[in-house]
Amino acid sequence: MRRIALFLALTTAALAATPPSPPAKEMTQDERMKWFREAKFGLFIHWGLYSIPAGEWKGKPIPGIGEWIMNHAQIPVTEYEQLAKQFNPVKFNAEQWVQMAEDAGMKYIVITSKHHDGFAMYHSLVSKYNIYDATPFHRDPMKELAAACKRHHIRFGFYYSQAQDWHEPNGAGNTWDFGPDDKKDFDQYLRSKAEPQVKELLTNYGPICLVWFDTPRMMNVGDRAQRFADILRTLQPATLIDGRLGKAGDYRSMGDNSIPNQVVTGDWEVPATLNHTWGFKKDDTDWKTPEDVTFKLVDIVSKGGNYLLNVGPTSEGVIPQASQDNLRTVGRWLKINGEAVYGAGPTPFGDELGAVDNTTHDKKGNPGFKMATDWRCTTKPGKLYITFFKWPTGSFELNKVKGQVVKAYLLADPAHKSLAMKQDGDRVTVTLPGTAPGQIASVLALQTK
Ligand code: FHN
Repeated sequence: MRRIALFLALTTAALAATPPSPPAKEMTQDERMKWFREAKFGLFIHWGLYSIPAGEWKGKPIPGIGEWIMNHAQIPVTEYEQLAKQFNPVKFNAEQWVQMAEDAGMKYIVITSKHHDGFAMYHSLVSKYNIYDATPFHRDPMKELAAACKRHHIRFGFYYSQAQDWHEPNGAGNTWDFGPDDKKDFDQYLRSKAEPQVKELLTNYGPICLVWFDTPRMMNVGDRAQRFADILRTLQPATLIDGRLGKAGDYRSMGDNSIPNQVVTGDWEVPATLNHTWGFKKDDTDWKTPEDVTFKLVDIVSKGGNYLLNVGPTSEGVIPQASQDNLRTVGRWLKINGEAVYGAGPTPFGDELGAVDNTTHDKKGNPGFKMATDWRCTTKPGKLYITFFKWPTGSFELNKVKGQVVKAYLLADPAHKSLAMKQDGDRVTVTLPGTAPGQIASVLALQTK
């Protein structure tokens, strides 16, 4: 009895002497979202084995997005996995990729750590089907990218296909090798591959700004989605969860390339392509122009969202030159006009976005929307930024302005010289130079009291 008492006393004393391990940081949602609200523009990278066939299988072009080639051509696992033996992206240079993102004015990078084909683009101890163990490349590009992002102060995040895994008999999606999904032991796949891989990603690559889950098939059953959320919150409480886990994430993910017509409240992001595919496809050279990308960026910010814009590197590890040129042009525009984008809030107006058009209808029969594209407005406390995509002749009149405008100037003018203006109630008229001062678009800043 006395011995037990002594043991308990000693143990209690030892416990008291050990400082308690710090509690997992309790973050408010606003704290967690702070960087995302500031960043506004991110680089999405879809890179995997699918960049080798690049849209063509056995001499035939395969229609559809490049990273879906295994599915669209119904390639058996035993054939598709042979691609790993050829994957040797010797031109991959993490420093150059991250430098490009920085030049483009992008503040975060999200890269496919595992897409639906099931191939891990990092050194996974959970499955040998990964770039380090199964390819002659024998490097972990995610480690190199994480380090480069750290050097460049760019946030680093992972795309992870949690439900679809066409390599695994119990993963969702591969019906041509493994039969219908509803006959599979999906939880066996989740527990033995997806969950442990997400743990690896949150343990071995430093701070991860977000995990971009996708296509949440069969994820709304039981606690499947919650199990992933718990892994994230336990290992890295600050990591954001996108809108496609299978339960509400930290922000909403809009549909691919789907920009809403109006302001949307809350945090959200539009994932988008620069051409018509995510993974590299050699035949898809239909690139958006830098003008279009700049418009879409400002349009999205003026409606309250973030723009996550994709590049699809080749199997050699090169980001297509056209994508690089395009993004760097946008970056040069942002160098001058970024104040109107980073950390900016949505328009207080709305009429400039366009109007419902009853003469046209969408696929569901709803009235269409005629988008207006002359200008967009973004905001910060005490500031209105009007980005003109069509330069007005002579002057610009803005209605429904709240408060008093004390100064009007152009962001392209380094001296921020005041422009002549007058205010009549809530109507402000600014006299503008005869020609636009900037390339692509010019921003008029209005300082309010
Ligand atoms: O099926 C994927 C697709 O391959 C791509 O990754 C996009 C990116 O948003 N997400 C899915 C389709 O919405």
